[in-house]
Amino acid sequence: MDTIATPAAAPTLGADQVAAYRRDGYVVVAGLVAPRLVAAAIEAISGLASGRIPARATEIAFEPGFDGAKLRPEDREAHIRKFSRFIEDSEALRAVALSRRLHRILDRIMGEGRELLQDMALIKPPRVGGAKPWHQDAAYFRVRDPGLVVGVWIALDPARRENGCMEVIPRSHAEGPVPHIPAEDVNLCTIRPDRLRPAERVHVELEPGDALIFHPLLHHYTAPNNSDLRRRALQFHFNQTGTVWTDLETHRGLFHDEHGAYAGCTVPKSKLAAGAAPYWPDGRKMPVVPVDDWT
Ligand SMILES: O=C(O)CCC(=O)C(=O)O
Repeated sequence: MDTIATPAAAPTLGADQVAAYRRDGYVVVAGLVAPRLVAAAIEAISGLASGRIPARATEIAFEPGFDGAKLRPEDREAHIRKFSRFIEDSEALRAVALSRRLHRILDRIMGEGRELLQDMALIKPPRVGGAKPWHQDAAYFRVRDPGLVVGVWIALDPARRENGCMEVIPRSHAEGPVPHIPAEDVNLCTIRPDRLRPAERVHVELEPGDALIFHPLLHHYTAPNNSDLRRRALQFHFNQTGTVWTDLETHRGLFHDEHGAYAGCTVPKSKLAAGAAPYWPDGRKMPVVPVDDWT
């Protein structure tokens, strides 16, 4: 008798996994993005880096010490720290952010109705990519209720200990907002060491197309990439429709030290005294309309 090949089932989130997300602050979904779309996303990133795809809306940040204007187009990707706001520039990257299977999963965690808050590609190039210090993403978002935001980190290359996979502290989200130490480069803002339990870290090693879905109060970190292995990833944040964006004062109500001083990551250290403009003023507020999956 002939056997009929059935297509690989789209991953969904069972009640146990929803409960795991609430308990641990994260859940892994294997095979969220199909290999063809992973390949197209990698192609898009390389195209945006070299200029083959025009970076009209995309912002590109190089690793500290490198100047993109001085690098040959073909050498740029190996020195890029991150891309952001790219979804207008690439159909493939937009297809990942808005994929129906991703949003069916997020419906289970967040309920229906959400906006794209942030789209990023985190490149961590071999031998060059630096660490992202321990932090809570909500320290970067001036929202009144961080619980209305969810992060999604999708591996495009195998993510391993040696190339800087995500490291998380299970259940740390349950501690609520903790004080961060502001830095001049807001990307280096970090949780105050006395509020961190690094011995409890879990390395989240992923295959291309796998996703880590995580709470915005989860303590997480990525190590420098001291290997020869690439470690490209996409990261999206979504907020529930109706999420209220606030000001520095309200954010200070969440992220502050024992003396009441602001201890979030929305302002570079030297500008704190002046109550300066936020790093991320007010989410993208782009309503999510899911698109068909690439299989
Ligand atoms: O992918 C990385 O290296 C770090 C991602 C991250 O934690 C962030 O950008 O908030």
